[in-house]
Amino acid sequence: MLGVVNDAGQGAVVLGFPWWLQVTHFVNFLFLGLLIRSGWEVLASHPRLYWRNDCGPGTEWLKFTRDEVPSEIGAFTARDDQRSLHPMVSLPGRGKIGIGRAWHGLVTGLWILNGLVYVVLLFATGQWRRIVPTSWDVFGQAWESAKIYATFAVPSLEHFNPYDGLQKLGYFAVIFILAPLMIATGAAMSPAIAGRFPWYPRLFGGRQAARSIHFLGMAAFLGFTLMHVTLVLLVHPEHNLVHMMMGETEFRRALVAQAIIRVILGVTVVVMLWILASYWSLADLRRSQRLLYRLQRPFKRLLPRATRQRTAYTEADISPFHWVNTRPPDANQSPDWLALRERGFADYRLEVGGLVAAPATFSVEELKALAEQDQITLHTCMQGWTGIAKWSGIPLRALLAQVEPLAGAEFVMIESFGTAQHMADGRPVEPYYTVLPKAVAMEDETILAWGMNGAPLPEMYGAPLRLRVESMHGYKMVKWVRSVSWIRDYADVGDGMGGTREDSGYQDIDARI
Ligand SMILES: Nc1nc2c(c(=O)[nH]1)N[C@H]1C(S)=C(S)[C@@H](COP(=O)(O)O)O[C@H]1N2
Ligand SMILES: [Mo]
Repeated sequence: MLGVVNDAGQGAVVLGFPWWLQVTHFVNFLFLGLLIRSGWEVLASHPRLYWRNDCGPGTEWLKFTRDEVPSEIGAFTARDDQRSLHPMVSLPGRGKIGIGRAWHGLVTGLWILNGLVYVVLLFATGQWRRIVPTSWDVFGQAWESAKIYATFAVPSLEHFNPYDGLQKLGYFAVIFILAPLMIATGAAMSPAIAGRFPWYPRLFGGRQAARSIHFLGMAAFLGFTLMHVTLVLLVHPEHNLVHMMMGETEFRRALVAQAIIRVILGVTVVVMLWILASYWSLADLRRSQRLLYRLQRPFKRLLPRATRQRTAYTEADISPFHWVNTRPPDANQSPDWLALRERGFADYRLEVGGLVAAPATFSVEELKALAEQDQITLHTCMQGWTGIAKWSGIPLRALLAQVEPLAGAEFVMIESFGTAQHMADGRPVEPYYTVLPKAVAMEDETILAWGMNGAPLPEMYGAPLRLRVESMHGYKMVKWVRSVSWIRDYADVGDGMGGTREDSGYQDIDARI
């Protein structure tokens, strides 16, 4: 164990900079860059920030686009709003949000692990004394330092070395306030978490407020890093570098050059890894998708199952504006749907089949006679927007109870008359579909909806029938539903990834974060 820290800050020199401190710092620097760059990828797909859950036109407090959103529903879709960034800027770049989200999810887990190792070692070794203020005097000391910096002067070495009050407060705030806040607001954006614990995003003022705070936290991380690096390099740099990079407790001039080389090498390696991550990801999108999402399975296993939104929202919460993703099918995409629409969907029959003893079809009236459930829920699109609406429909499990599945039926596939507005990989549009694992299909708040906000489901939102899966992102919620089928495995259908967004947009079939 290390000695007592005295008031002159000598103790910090005695504490030194052990190798684990250097390693966790380096890894943190690498991960923060990956998180920020993949976060920009996500932000670019809906470049607007709000405080309110409904994301109405003109309610942004900040936007990174000149486009104005008309209030006419469907005139400008969430797809129309997507922006693409250069691979040098975002991870991976080129509007590949599926891979951006894959990186963000995976690195979040690794970054938290690295942070835990750091904090545990901090307290196990006595290093915590350096950054955890133990007396209120720290505020007075910080004020003294601030006054010195304000005159663009440099505090004397013994005053500064190694951590003055201002630095102590800064580090403490970043490690014990900002980092946990980022984790907490990040979690508030997951539909699985916000769906299971609807009170949780409210702690931050709602789901969009959590997203805005998450963005401001990113800006604070950037600002802090900039200040941190500036201070290291401007205020007694030779001492700082030798202590930090060489793990030396005593300052020796002979080590300065070596320390500088280490810094340059370290920063170069990290920046190269950031950019390499982009080009590696883009080189084979399917491989990146499979690998990055497989690696985060252990973290996803910790997520809550099922949702409890029905009891959490009221009519008063319903959004006056609700974004739309993709417009109804046209004559090229589905003459069938247009013909049905012609007669007000009077001839519509939902097909239920696949691996079942006897396939069946149902009119919407027949479905209504089977079971009806209302739910007011928060829709979360992985692009970033949300909206609250009341949905009326039949629980999917009540429908599935009408047919007898054959042995080996493990997944439920829902197919659409419609397509995606465009395919993220540029191929010609295909009929939209999604696959749900049995457990998700059977959740309380998984329904096939024919009503929205007390009226028949509008065409723009999926008439005559659309899927609602409240524990998952919007891309699972097929609009203009044609059929429901039991299947053996999602590997057997489409490109084998579990849905249209998974096949061509490189998203994960497990759409809970
Ligand atoms: N047929 C079809 N259904 C679809 C899509 C689509 O492109 N085609 N987009 C999905 C996505 S990504 C989202 S976020 C929701 C949006 O639902 P909304 O337009 O009713 O708000 O629809 C989902 N269902
Ligand atoms: Mo979406």
